[in-house]
Amino acid sequence: MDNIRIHDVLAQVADLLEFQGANPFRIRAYRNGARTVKDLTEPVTAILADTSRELTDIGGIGKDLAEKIAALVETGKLPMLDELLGEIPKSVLALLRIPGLGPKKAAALYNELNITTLDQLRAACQEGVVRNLRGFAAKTEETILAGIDLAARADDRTYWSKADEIAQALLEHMRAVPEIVQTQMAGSYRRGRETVGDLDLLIESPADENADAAMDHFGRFPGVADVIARGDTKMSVRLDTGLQIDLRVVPAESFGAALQYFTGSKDHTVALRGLAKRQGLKINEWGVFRVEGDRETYIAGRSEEDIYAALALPCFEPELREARQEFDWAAAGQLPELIELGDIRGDLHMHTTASDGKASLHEMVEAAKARSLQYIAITDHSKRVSMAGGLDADRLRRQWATIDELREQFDGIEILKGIECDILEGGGMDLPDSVLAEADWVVASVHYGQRQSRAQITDRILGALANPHVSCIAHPTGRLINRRERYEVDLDAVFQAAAKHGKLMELNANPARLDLDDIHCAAAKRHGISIVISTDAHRTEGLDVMRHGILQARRAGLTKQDVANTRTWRQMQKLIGKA
Ligand code: DGT
Ligand code: CA
Ligand code: CA
Ligand code: ZN
Repeated sequence: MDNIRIHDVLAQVADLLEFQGANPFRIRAYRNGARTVKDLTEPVTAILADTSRELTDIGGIGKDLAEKIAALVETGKLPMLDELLGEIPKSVLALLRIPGLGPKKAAALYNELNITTLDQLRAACQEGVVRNLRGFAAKTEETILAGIDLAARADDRTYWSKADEIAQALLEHMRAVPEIVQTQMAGSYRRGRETVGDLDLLIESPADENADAAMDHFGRFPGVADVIARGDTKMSVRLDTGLQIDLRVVPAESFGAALQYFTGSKDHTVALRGLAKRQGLKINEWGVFRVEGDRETYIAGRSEEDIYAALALPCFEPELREARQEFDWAAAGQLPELIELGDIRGDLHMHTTASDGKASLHEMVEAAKARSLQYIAITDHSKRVSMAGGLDADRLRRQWATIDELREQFDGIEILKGIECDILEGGGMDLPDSVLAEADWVVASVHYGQRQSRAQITDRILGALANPHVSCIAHPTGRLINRRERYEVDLDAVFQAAAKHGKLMELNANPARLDLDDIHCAAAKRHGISIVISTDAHRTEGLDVMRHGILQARRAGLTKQDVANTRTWRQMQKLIGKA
């Protein structure tokens, strides 16, 4: 157990004691002890292991605390902390994490206003109730509201798209240090997961003194709010957004090994270790080693290719490293050749100012052409989505007339007459079949009644799939990452029906949706269903989210052949039975 972890436990005990209004001397003993441990230049575990020394020799750690720390290190637990945690509702802990609030104020909110959740606290601040407590003011309410947002955000995993902005800025920032030989992002970010817990950065630096220069510069990355830890070759910071970044400086002969190890996933790496062992090899973040007796000989480590080659394995794309099917595929010589952004030919879901889009039809076509798309479908909402100004049959036909005019004006891009037609709460489509029959492309989606039972929602979608004019189901589970759970739906039944009726399933590329997700895309593929990756753009820049969909598709192991909109529009028409 490292000092940081010991510090965290002691600091939490101090917070909880203060929250309970315990004896101030007792609180201070834990608080001081936590700080002392954090500032120690040697590991507590080393002092404990040394029989000639006592923890109490360190200023700031008394006999009682020393015993607690020893027990914590030995068992990994502090019974006292568990007791304290058992005495207050779990949701109250979130109050303690609000920056600028502090345990004392949190206790006042809990004891006097009965506030136990962030939502209740937000409401109380908005109603102006909090300012009446002793020691609080109107300004405190503002601070708390800002703090709640921050605390809520710190709890969430960060969208990959947001992490990507930060990662790109960070790589650019680190370029200013000439001694750095190479930098690489690792971790879940590199694997293209939809959200990341933290960012992991690797740096190759030729000499030890350069590690310091690199770490100093890392600490100056704009947005760094806090240096969480710093050692000889590793450092962690927290940004003001709450996102943590871990940095490791590694030598050239281990760079590939570290990149492999810290890219993970953990399960993939663990599986790799097992495979290595069976070949008389050992693999860790320093390299691959041949083990003979108690002698270990370094045989690879510079590059990931070297690492995997030493284990007689292909260098897996990071998106596949989840210990799902990649090892089986490799063994069978059937690793999929993953789809790439350049394979995409068309985009079949986007909105205009006719419903809730921000760009006109004309602007969307121009933007799509500028992005070299060969075809696009204009799919505004249907009338049920009245809040978004959804189209009825008349307005839709008028839009199609405009599309006829635009087709005259634009060469080299096919503009398709589409609609995102709502699947009504009671089942059935929001527009008559006679209208849908005239469309080139119909996406059907569930926007209302998302709290209905599994059977109801499944039935509605099955109904849409049975409609001969529907081409595709949009964002099939309705989830919004970090914000809304997916609705209850029997996807297996949906996939079976889609396969039977020859319908397609959307992978909505919006980074907050990514719906279907990787697992469900793979399941759809198993059912023989083609996936359509669509941006659902509501403005011209919205067309650029395609790359997020591609990442998710790659994680699902999809190839160019598995994704329908890599085809020409002509081939697509055959696929959906409209040719
Ligand atoms: P995240 O940050 O929660 O989105 O997920 P990751 O995968 O980035 O995880 P993270 O940042 O904790 O660690 C980065 C990589 O380091 C992880 O994918 C694999 C490796 N790693 C971390 N801890 C362990 C471990 O205990 N065992 C093994 N084999 N690998 C680990
Ligand atoms: Ca990570
Ligand atoms: Ca990490
Ligand atoms: Zn849409």
